[in-house]
Amino acid sequence: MTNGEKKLQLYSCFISHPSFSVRIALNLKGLDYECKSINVFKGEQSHPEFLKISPMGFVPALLDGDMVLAESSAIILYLDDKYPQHPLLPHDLKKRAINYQAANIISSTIQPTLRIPILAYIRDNVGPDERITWVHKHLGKGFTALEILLKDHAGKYATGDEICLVDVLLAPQIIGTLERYNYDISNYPLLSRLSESYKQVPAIRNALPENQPDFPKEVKG
Ligand SMILES: N[C@@H](CCC(=O)N[C@@H](CS)C(=O)NCC(=O)O)C(=O)O
Repeated sequence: MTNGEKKLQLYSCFISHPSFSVRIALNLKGLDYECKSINVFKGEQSHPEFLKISPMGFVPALLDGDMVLAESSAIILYLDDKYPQHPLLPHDLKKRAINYQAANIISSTIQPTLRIPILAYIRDNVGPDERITWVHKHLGKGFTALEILLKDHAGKYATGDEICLVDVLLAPQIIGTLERYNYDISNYPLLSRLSESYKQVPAIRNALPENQPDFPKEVKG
């Protein structure tokens, strides 16, 4: 499905968790989009033309007709408002509030500590071991909080049997954590179970970094 006019355009980087989340939301809603690759390792996010689209120089960013939007949470909520198929916010007020809380833990607390320039700075100016310590400390604090918060709300997914906002943000954080950060989530039974459920969902599988057109061929093998 398209937006009826021009195809949606998503500025995305294969490895970026916030881009991954927006790809999941687009897929869940069955929205066709063109992927415009921004390679954050090559500094393409700082190009003046891209800064007109995303003033912070971050991916993802979305173009929908004359709507230009950056910040993954804003994009996901915009998509949810505009395209009602597969709603991402539960009707139940309590579940909806838990979605907001967990979504904020992920996007405002965990994700910013793992941004590529921050990790590169720690590796280059403090040391590679400290980079690992930093990542594990922040993942541990966030995952512990999520495990406690979600345990009374989870069903097949984080807040019930439907995939909601929190799942869209959580899946990128917990799939592939071992490969990317050498961080084992088996100490978190709920998050481990959710990670396995997410891997079965086509909208999430299709949004995986390795299934993106900009995934480097030399890694794909
Ligand atoms: N709060 C932003 C964060 C986005 C973000 O951190 N994007 C990273 C890639 S994961 C990025 O573009 N980094 C480029 C840079 O920091 O220069 C969002 O949720 O969209």
